Amino acid sequence: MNNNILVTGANGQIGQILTQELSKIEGNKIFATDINISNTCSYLNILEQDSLSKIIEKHNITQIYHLAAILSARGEQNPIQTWDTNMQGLLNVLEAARLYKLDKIFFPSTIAVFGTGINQNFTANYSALHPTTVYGISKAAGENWCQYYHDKYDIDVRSLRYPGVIGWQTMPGGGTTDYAIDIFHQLIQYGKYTCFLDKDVTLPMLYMEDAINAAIQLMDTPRENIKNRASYNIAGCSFNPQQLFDKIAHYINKPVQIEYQPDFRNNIAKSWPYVIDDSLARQDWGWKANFDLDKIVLDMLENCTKIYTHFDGGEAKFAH
Ligand code: AKB
Repeated sequence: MNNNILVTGANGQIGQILTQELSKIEGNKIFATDINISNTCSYLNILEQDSLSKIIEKHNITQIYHLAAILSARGEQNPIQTWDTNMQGLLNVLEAARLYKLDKIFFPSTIAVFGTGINQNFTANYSALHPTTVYGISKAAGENWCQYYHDKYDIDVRSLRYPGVIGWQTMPGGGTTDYAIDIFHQLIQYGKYTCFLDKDVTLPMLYMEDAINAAIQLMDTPRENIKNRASYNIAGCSFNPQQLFDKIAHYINKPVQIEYQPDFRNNIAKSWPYVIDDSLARQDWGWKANFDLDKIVLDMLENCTKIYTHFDGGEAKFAH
């Protein structure tokens, strides 16, 4: 079956890798878009419904992976713009799905939908959602809109809640979990890292490969198996900055140091789950992460080191 797939936010941390992986799958034709263009990515401002419609018509789009969004930390710098982008962007996509009778929509949600009143030690899928950031508020509302479009218009929209996503291929942009990528680049280059979270703030994390597989696996699951039309928790492993640092120090071949200067992101992180219960995703569509902390650290060290040695100590040439 031919899938003509539109990816929004295709120049972002996950978008770039997801676009590459989707284009490797036989039968897929990908149209990658972002507000920041590149050689492989065309311009689309997701707030412009007409532009979205033109792309859908011109490329006979059948599915949308809607990744365009402003993340937690950056979102706090400009709450209203974040609400507009995240919310109106999703509504434009859902409306397009309704008007053009698209086959499927993918909507990434986040652990930021959780806030006070949860069991942080093992946060269940259907826990109360009391987000503390505008990003979390917009994603929690987005989950409800996905459920609404599914129930009311029979739109096959599928969603999962990403924890912090760690990868060497791309840099994150404006998240609270970004430290878990920055730390590798700083320690490899300079042997030192100043962390913006406290040493003991535990968060759920996921390796990029698992994050991409999760999206593709969820979208490939037979429709009748998707019992949850709001969003699925997915888990990789959980650790705090000190545990990550200790693991890197164990595997890296030079002395390294860390210091802690927590900023506003520390409070955001403290309101999120420590560990996520992903049993619903396991049960409904067979979700399972492959990377634990050791595997993540070893793979990150190997690949990030290549970035710096390859370019002769110069600026790393990976995408932002
Ligand atoms: C962020 O830190 O904002 C994101 C997320 C957990 O959704 N990585």
